[in-house]
Amino acid sequence: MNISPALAEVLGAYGLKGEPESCSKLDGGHIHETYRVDFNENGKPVSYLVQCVNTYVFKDIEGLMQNVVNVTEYLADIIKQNGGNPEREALKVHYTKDGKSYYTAGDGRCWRCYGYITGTHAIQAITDAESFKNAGRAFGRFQCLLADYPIASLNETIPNFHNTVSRFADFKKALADNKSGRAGNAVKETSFVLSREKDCSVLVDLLDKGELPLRVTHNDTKLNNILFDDETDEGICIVDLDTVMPGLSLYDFGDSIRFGANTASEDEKDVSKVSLSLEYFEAYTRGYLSTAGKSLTAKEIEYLPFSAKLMALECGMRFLGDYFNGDVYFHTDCPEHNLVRCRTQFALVADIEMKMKKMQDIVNACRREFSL
Ligand code: GN1
Ligand code: MG
Repeated sequence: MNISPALAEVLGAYGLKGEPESCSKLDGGHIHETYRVDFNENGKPVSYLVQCVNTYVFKDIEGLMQNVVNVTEYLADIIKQNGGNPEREALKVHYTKDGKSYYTAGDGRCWRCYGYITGTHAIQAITDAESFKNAGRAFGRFQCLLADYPIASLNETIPNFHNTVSRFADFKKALADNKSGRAGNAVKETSFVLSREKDCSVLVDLLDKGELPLRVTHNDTKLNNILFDDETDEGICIVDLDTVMPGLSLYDFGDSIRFGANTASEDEKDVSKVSLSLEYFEAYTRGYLSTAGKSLTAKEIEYLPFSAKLMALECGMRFLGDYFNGDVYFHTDCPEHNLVRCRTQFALVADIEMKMKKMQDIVNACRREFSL
């Protein structure tokens, strides 16, 4: 098996000796560089997930890995107490030969290593409502598992990550700086954002007024951050814990809908294919409320539909801001990639705005169904 010298150096640092049987790059994330590496350890197949951490995005790797270690250990304990299987339901951090949770390579890049949970799969797009309901159950359960996690002990790995007021300010700065010189290519998209400034402060204001509770949240609840059991299709393990931070439950709900209930992918060039699937919205809402509903306040439930719109708007703003900044944050495959991506998000926002009443009806029906 031919692996790059860089990866070989990392495997060596983790004491993973000998030739791996196979190694593949895993696509799907926009931030890190991820590999699955399979070994045969004394006749037993053992797989690892080896990841080069994007330290442009996560500037404090120590703080990041401290969170990841603490959260994964906490989850494993609770899952064990609840009679679950921590080996399959929680990520496990592996340590270098020097006992560190990450390895800084000779070229300065930082790597980490998790156990690869076999017998599971990730999904990049929803094709049936039942899977999305399972996704909702999984993220709802995850939120409940972390309900008593000591919130103050978490490092803020990306400050103001979902603070849409500061995201809006970042967007305006990117527009004004226009480092890439491409702002003129996105006049319509820019005014789409600027005309929605008021939306950006809605949840932040409710939080400031104490009308929404601060919780430990995942903050990156994309569908492909769930591992589904190959046999049962249940979402059994939540991954990508880099942004577990204090936040709003609505950020997690809204981001899941933004990604999974979109009838097109984030990269779709034909925006006429973009819409909010009410069927998928209903499925996720039902799944999520079935596991997390009892722990939510009435205000949190009330704002579920709005959160989907806000998270799509935020994500679009971030893609467009990165386009203005010269594609420094998100991995891109072509020069227009971030522009294409922001258009799908804005088309979704526009569609959600038209479907808001129907989404509210769905939430109210679920609320009655679960007596919330
Ligand atoms: C990034 O790493 P990934 O692909 O799961 C981003 C999210 C965005 C998402 C858009 C740390 O998530 O915030 O919503 O891309 N993660 C970070 O697809 O910025
Ligand atoms: Mg991810």
